[in-house]
Amino acid sequence: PVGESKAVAGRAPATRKGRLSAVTEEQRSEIRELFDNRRKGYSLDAPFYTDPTLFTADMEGIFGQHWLFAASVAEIPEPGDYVTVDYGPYSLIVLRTEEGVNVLHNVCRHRGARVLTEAAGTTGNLVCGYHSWTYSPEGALVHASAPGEATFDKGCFGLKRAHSRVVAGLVFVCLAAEPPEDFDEVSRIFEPYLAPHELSSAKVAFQQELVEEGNWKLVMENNRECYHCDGHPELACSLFPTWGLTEGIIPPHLEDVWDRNVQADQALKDRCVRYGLPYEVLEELDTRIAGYRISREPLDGAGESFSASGRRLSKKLLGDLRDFRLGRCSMHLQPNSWFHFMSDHVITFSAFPINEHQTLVRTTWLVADDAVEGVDYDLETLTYTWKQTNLQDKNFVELCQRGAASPAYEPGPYMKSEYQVEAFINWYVQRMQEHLA
Ligand code: 3BY
Ligand code: FES
Repeated sequence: PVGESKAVAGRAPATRKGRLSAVTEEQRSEIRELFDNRRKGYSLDAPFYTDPTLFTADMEGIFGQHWLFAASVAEIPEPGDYVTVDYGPYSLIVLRTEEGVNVLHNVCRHRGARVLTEAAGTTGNLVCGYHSWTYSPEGALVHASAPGEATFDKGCFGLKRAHSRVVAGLVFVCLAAEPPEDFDEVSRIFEPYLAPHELSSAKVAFQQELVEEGNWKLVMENNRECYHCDGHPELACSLFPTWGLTEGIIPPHLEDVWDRNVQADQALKDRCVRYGLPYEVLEELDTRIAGYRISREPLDGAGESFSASGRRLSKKLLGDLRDFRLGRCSMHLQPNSWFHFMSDHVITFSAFPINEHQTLVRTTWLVADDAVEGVDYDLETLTYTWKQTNLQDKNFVELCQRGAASPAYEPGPYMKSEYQVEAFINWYVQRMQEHLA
C-alpha cells in the first residue's frame, strides 16, 4: 500500500502572487461574457474549443484547481520509479519514494529547466541536466555546484510540491494551493468499488499514447456518451446497445437485447451480493466539485471482459476476486479521466491537454502481476477492443474540432442519451464561472 503525500505548507502554489496574470482583466471579462451567454443544453460556442486564451483560462480554472488523475501506482512499482505528466503548461514528476508517492513540479529552481525529460524512468536524486542542481526524492535541493560562491539558502530552493492522494492504487494530484475539500469524501465513496481489484498488485501490460487533434473538452464530451457507439463495432459487441432506451418504450427490435440486459444485470447483482462487492450506480457528475459516476454493469456474452465473446482476456484474476463474471466497474471523473475495472484487467484513461487543439490520451492496460504475457494473456488480444475504440474516438474528436473551426459552426442540442456530456459541460461551466467571478 502506498501512503499519501501532502504538499508542504507554503510551497504548493503553482501560480505565484505578483506574477502578471496569464489572462488579462479585459480577456477575463470577455470570457465571463461567453460563459454567461452560453445556451444551456447545447454544445459550447466555437471559442471554447479553438481559442488559445480560453485554453489558458481552462488551465488556470480547471487544471490548476481541481483533483486530476495522474497515473496508477503500478506504473511506479519501486521506490525511485517515476512518470512525468503534463497538463498544458504544467509538468509534474510523480515519484515513488520509500514512504509513498511524491508529486513535484518538474521545474528547476535554478533557471527553470525541465528536470526530468523522460516520460518514465527510475532515479535516485533528481539531477537537472542544465547545471546539475540536485534534488532529493522529497524535492529538497541537496547540491548546487557553485564554482566560487553559494550565497543563497538552499533550503528555499527545493522543487515545488503538489498535493497528491493515492486511492485504490490511483494517484491523483492537485495543483491548487488549497485543494477543493470534497475529493476525500468522494474518494471514500468510490474506493470500495475499486479496492477489490487491488491495483497495487497489478502490473502494466501496455500503455498507449494518442495525440488527438482536438480540444480536451471534445475528448471528454466524446467519452461521456454512447450515442455514437455504433461507430465502435469491436466495443459494441461487449455492451448491451440499450443506451438512451427507457423501460416501457422499447422498440420491438430491441426487446430481446433489453431482456438479456435485465437478466445479466440481475445475475451480476446476485454475484456482487455473494462476494460483497458494491454495484449501485452512484453519480454526482455536476452536483459535486469532485464530479464522479461509478457503477458496476454487466458485459454481454460471457460477461467477463471486453472481448468479442465476452470471455476473459487474462487467465489471472486480479486481487482476491473469485469470479471472472464481474462485468465492468466503470468510473467517470471530472475533469479528465475514466476507468474500466474488470476481474481480469483494468484500463485507465487520462486526457492531458497540450494546447487548445491537441490532447494526449494515455490508456494503460493493467493485469495481475503474476500474469505472464504469452501464457496467461496475449497482448494483441488484450488491447484490441480499446485500441480500435480509441482510434475511432480520436477520429470523432478530430471531426468535431474541424467543425468547430468553421465559421458555419453553431452549438447543437444534446440528446437525452447525452446527459453525461451535458453534466460534464455544466460542471465545467460552473467551475469556470466560480473561478472567474
Ligand atoms: O464508459 C461508458 O460507460 C461507455 C461504455 C464504453 C464507452 N463509454 C461511453
Ligand atoms: Fe537547472 Fe540550472 S536550470 S541547474
